[in-house]
Amino acid sequence: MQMEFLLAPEPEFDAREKGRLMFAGAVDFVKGVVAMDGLPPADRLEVCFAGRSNVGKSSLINALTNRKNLARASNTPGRTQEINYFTAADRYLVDLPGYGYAEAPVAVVAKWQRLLKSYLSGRSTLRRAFVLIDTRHGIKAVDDEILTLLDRSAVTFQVVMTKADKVSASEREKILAQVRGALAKHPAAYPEIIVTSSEKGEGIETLRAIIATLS
Ligand SMILES: Nc1nc2c(ncn2[C@@H]2O[C@H](COP(=O)(O)OP(=O)(O)OP(=O)(O)O)[C@@H](O)[C@H]2O)c(=O)[nH]1
Ligand SMILES: [Mg+2]
Repeated sequence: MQMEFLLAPEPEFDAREKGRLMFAGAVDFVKGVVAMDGLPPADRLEVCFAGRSNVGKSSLINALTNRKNLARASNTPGRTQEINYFTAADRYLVDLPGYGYAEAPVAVVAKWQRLLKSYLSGRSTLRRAFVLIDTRHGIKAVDDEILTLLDRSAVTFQVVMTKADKVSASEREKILAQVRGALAKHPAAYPEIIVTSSEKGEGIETLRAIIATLS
């Protein structure tokens, strides 16, 4: 059967409320991790935010948690250089360094990328990887490489489109069609896409509800 990759529906009342409560409560920074042996104990459900450098990972975490500067967001690509752990209720939220960033020194990039790949393929409690895709650009070759890694590691991933406020409705549909085509080749893809804007709040309640109702 051909997957359609529809947009995630508006959450039901209970799920929305669960999401709201989870993110209205305390969200704390736990630690920044630079090597696999620094990961916190794998003792609770975990979701992560992966994506190209500058796609809006840290901004999305700030929007979800309704905090301006919990995760460090920046115009400078390569801002997040560690695996940053946050707790929200009984789960971990994980902000990852971006991939596909060419400007940092080669050795530094190689080190983050190794860590990122080890993390994505080797974290037993990782329940879902949210892979962020810029609504202006769609899925690029560097994204596809990460999606293939997730397929091989049998980690379910869900695409979150970011910066939706920056494109017209017709541009959005065009990019969504490209994304759907690319996802059809990935067995680990969750069959629903979430469209978000951290700036305008679009999709944020939906994503909160999805995270809060994972079990
Ligand atoms: N208009 C708009 N800008 C956004 C949105 N999300 C993020 N940005 C901007 O995009 C830039 C990068 O955002 P970050 O959240 O730092 O991106 P990141 O993916 O964490 O980047 P790295 O940590 O460097 O990989 C910042 O200037 C943000 O303000 C959005 O929804 N709308
Ligand atoms: Mg970041």
